[in-house]
Amino acid sequence: MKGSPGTISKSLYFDSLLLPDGWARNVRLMIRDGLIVAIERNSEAVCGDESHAIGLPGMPNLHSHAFQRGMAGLAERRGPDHDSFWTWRAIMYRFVDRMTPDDVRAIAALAYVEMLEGGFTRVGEFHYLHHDRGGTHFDDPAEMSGAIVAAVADAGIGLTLLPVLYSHSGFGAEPPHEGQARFILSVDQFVRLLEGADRHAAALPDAVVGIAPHSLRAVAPDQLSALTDLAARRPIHIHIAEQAKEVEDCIRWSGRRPVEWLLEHVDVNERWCLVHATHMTDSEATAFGRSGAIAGLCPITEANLGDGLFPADPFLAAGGRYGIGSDSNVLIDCSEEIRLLEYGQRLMRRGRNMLARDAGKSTGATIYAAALAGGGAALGVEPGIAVGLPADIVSLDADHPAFVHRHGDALTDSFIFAAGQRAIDCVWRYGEKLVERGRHRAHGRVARDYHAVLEKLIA
Ligand code: NGQ
Ligand code: ZN
Repeated sequence: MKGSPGTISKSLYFDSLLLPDGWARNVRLMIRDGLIVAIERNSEAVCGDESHAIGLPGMPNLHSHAFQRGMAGLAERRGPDHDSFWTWRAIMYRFVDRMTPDDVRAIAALAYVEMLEGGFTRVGEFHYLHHDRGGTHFDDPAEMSGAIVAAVADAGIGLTLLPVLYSHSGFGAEPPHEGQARFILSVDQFVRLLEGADRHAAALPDAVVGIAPHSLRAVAPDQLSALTDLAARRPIHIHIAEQAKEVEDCIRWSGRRPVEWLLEHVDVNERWCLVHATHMTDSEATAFGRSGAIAGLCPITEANLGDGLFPADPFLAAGGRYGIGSDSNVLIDCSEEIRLLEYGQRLMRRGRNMLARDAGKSTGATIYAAALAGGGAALGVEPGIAVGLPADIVSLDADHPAFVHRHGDALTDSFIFAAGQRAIDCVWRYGEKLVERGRHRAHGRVARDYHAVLEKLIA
């Protein structure tokens, strides 16, 4: 696919294209070696241009555990006692128990194909399944990271790999459970994992490798400070305050709530992404919002697991930034993450247009722009459609009835609230058209491979 240096390898033309300053009409994009090299506005299509009606920048998915895609729908049957996040987690641990690196590769490849079909062009893979069955270490400590990288290379999505340190089962450095044996590392072992992750990720054109202390439950304070030192300029992601029990345990351990503890003990800044942050007081939400860190919101998973609703109002009032993630991958759909994020706030506060903060602003366009900026920042890349950036673009089917007589931000609103994923036509990632008519070109092969692995795992 690569053109010789200096030649334009591809040119796309859009009647309407969402650029960093808003929707623009009649735009030509020139692409070379995966990157956008020129943008012409108010232009006419030229012979050789591939023409489309509506285009948006691809969305970063800032939080995924790809292997969990394989158990999607298998934890929806009522158990003997009160079903909760914790009973779901026990099912998840049993599911992960038998997976080989090749199983992980096949399941992740399908998840990434589905992400591209759903409008996501980069994934933040929060990766903690490091060891072989029973916790036996592989010769290559980053063997499983290699499986993730292979799945990414197959699907063609962008990768920010977030190798995870998971050491304990609870606050106060409680020893890990048996079900966690495949995750457990010391800080020294984590250093070697990180080197291996860097080595594997170097095979991809624009991968980023960050650092992820799993949670305040799984990482002790001295380990957390070792990791923040190690991170240098890398993105740092952590799960925080997802469950009420987690907040209670944290208070019992430290006298502080999780977000409060983190902000007091660590320099939480623009390089940080706090995933979930569901349970915050107004003052925690305000302090977090002011810190410049990103809130990693995963509305579908947070609803599925019964986590609770993010306190968006005080957070946004303090200037808080956020992005969206598909987390457990129980359903992979960018438009639905955005829709559910807004709908959760409407249901909680009994109003409409909650996340568009100013009068006259479009809800869909506001969330799309915020999640694009926040997701990019969390994943260590500049997002959007601009010269010098990868051509990561989603086109919509202009024949969908939801788009009749829609222009500008009404296109975004109609995509998010009235059409959804079915309106996605093509997706380009690093300049290559991977999805057409909503289907990834490798979908059939990747799905067959997935099918074989699931038959083996679930049998
Ligand atoms: C995870 N999931 O890392 O996959 C967790 C469960 C844990 C969510 N937090 C494992 N949604 O928390 O220990
Ligand atoms: Zn997670």
